[in-house]
Amino acid sequence: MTTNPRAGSGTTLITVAPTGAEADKGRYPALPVTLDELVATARECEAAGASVIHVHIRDGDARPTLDLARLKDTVAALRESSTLIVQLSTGGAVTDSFDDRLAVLDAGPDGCSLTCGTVNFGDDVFMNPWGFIRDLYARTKELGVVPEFELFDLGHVATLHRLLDDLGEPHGGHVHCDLVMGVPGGMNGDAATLVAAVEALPAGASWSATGVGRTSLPVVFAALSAGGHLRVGMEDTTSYARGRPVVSNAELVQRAATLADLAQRPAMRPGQAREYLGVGDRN
Ligand code: KMH
Ligand code: ZN
Repeated sequence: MTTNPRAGSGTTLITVAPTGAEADKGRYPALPVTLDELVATARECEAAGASVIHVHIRDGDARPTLDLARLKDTVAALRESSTLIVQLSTGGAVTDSFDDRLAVLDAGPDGCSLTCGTVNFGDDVFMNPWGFIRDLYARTKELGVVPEFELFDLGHVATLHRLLDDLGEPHGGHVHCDLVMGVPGGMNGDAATLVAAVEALPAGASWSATGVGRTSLPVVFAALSAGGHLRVGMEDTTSYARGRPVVSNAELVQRAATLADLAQRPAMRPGQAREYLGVGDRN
């Protein structure tokens, strides 16, 4: 495998993705959907070892929304209550418009997700055509938002190369990717696929990996053994073990931090993560 000095650093960046756009609050009561629930989750997850929070928000009926005022309030509240890096989702829900997804950046987050291609998403399609990817990336550079490149499939890695060739390095100067594995329609969540994707990444890029559903643990172990970082949370996994629902996002972060400790790459703290990812200090 390609040697990657940043990914081989001595600590593990843990991102929590606590909510997502798909899980149903009625079915999963532990899902944080209100601002108070999200703030409490951020605090608990920071204490458990997270340094980045990947945020989707919900409306008063717990449905996914990209309402800009609500997003701004969320960024402010998370900054007040934690030192986590606040990464807003620009993926939203499969039903969100490109304009609304672009406007997410106006909420002023530290970072954002930026998916590098269209992918089948269960019975739906998560649309990310080239023109949108390019516009979104250009806007992150204008506004000084650090993107995390979300890669659901190997073809997305090719598009990431094209994007960097076309528009240059991201704000902050460092390329960080997240391999989102095990989505029905995307790449498999297993060690062989992870290694293939990591080998194709741009030189010098760091990466984390996320295993959706039952691929969560295999992907955690594969990522740790390959020198990568971790994303966990109820956006991706609602079962802690077979037949045992997740009780809180913090328990997923705690488990990731314990495994990172065992791998002798303990959890990176938020200040260190800011430097690592090229996210500036807060004003
Ligand atoms: N909810 C998915 C359709 C992202 O946050 O950038 C897209 C998603 C990716 O969750
Ligand atoms: Zn997301």
